Amino acid sequence: MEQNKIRELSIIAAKSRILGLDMVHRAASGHIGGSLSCMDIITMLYNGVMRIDPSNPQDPDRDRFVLSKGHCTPALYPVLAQRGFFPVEALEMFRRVDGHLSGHAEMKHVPGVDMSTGSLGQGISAAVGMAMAGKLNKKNYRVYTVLGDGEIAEGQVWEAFMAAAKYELDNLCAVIDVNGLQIDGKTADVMPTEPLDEKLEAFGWKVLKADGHDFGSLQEAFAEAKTVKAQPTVILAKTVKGKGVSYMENVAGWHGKAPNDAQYEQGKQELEAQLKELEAH
Ligand SMILES: Cc1ncc(C[n+]2csc(CCOP(=O)(O)OP(=O)(O)O)c2C)c(N)n1
Ligand SMILES: [Mg+2]
Repeated sequence: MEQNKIRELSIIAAKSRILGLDMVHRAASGHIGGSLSCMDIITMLYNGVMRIDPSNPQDPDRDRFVLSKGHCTPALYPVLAQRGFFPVEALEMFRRVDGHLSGHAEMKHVPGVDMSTGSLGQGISAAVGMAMAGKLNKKNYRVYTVLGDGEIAEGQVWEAFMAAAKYELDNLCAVIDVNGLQIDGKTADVMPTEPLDEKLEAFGWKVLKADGHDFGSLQEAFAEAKTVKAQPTVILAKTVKGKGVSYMENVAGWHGKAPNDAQYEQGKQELEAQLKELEAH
């Protein structure tokens, strides 16, 4: 990927991290850890992979995105806002009783959200349905979904994986955000899922691997996924939960907790320094 494009994507992601941290701090609740881990993946999708038009979010021919790990709206909403689906100022309504930006992804009130999610396991199932509908209706849109590595402990996920392979859904691309942590500990301790590559291959999927914080690596994987025929593709994206805020990185305790004022200030300073560094080069 060209350096200019990497810089552009990095700046969008850095700004989104700041906005996501602001949202969770202001609301005094929300899922920051997993949002920081999938931020680069979602930034890549909306700014270089998916065919979408923010001025026509319901375009029947648009590519679809399902945030199967639906708790990570502090990643999705800032990316959507910066892409132009709604004003960045609307992020102030996050998790407010009088607002429309709910804590979990909400398709009825948030422009650009294609599926309401939050109950883990259901998003991938909906994505399989959308991909199947695309095939039946002879549409050439693609469907993207991001799952958590803890989420795949849900049995429903594996039913969806089987169905996607059976129906040869090559218009479906799933990304698993492999950050190694779920709500209260290591995925390996709570419910081991490895070897994920072999399991998914055995389930009939094309398996690709990427560094989930490297835009070149992500773009390459998404480009390869577009060339796969007669089977769905999964990208195993290695990430760091809490990426970008030093005291949150790889700490399960930051799964769904808001920072206090001092922690917020420190996190914001760190993220702003990263943004400044990117903008300087
Ligand atoms: C069906 C269901 N069970 C439990 C939860 C509560 N829950 C929310 S997030 C989470 C952990 C998810 O871990 P992972 O998928 O690894 O997410 P990430 O690390 O990316 O935040 C759990 C158990 C839920 N949202 N849905
Ligand atoms: Mg996880």
